[in-house]
Amino acid sequence: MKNYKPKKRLNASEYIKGILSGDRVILSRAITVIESNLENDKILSKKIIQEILPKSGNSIRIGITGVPGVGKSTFIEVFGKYLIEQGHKVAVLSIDPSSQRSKGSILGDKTRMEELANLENAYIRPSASGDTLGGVANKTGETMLLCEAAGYDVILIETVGVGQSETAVHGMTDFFLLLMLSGAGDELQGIKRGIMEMADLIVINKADGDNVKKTELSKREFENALHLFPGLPNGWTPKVLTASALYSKGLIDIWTTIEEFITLTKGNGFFKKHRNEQSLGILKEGIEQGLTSGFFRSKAIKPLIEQYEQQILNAEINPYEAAQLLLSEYFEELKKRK
Ligand SMILES: Nc1nc2c(ncn2[C@@H]2O[C@H](COP(=O)(O)OP(=O)(O)OP(=O)(O)O)[C@@H](O)[C@H]2O)c(=O)[nH]1
Ligand SMILES: [Mg+2]
Repeated sequence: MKNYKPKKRLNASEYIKGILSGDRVILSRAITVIESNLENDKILSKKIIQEILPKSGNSIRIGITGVPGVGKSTFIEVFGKYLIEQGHKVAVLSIDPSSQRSKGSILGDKTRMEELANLENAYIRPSASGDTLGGVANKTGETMLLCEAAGYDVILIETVGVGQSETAVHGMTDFFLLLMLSGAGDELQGIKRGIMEMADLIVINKADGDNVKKTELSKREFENALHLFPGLPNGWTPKVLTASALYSKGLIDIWTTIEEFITLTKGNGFFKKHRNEQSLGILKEGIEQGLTSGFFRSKAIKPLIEQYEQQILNAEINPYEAAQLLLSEYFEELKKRK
């Protein structure tokens, strides 16, 4: 916390008014409050979110992922511009749990998304930093609510990599788009099967120049691969499309597909059902995270954990019982604190 000088804060109603009127400067400052770990900011951030919550939710939330170099930034730049031409307001957020990496991609994206960033109806916010993926994801989720309240009706959430961050993005979006490259072969470019299964749409990027033929071939391979997956309860059949982000090709088909998905799932109730499930999931996760971190941070419990660990290793107590005893101790400790 050295060298950290908090900027002067506004009061909650000033943030709220600014956000609701679509003021991008105030929106950015409010997001900074959301991302802050200072106690006063946490209180302020709760107030802001509480007030804007009824005005949030009115957007299409799209998760975008793919291996480094697949063209996510290039794609988001041209797709965002296309959507704005169609009259939408587009916010671009990201979840990037590794701070080392986010530095690189923020720098890169500043130049790559320059044109999009300069448009009045675009808002780009580089990822929050944080120690845990859960923490970073929560902040992105709350940032999304603020953007919706500010009138952004398409939210693009990018994630870098091929790991757990996809699950986090999937947990807060309506539609999941996976960018791929042609010539994947069987190894599927290090994309895990679980991530393929999450995709509502696979877009094979870089379908340009010498690559066009290979892309068509890959398209069929991916379609075959998707057919092996069980059908989705929402009635949607995941699609495969090709695109060239570099030459802005394939964007219309991608948006049409997303609109078809939204029409279908809003019609059969799965859109709302999915969001409700996500909200309850966030509640559960929040409780789990809170309990776990409270437990492990407890000074009274720490020595007990070590003691029980030793006893388990000495076969003096069984680990199931030890867990129960530790929890009981923890709840007793909480009562004493009151
Ligand atoms: N030929 C061709 N090149 C592309 C296309 N899209 C992106 N590229 C190039 O591929 C490289 C990587 O693109 P990025 O948009 O930075 O990829 P990214 O997925 O954001 O990469 P990370 O941020 O590192 O994860 C750049 O040199 C782009 O110019 C495309 O459609 N066709
Ligand atoms: Mg990028």
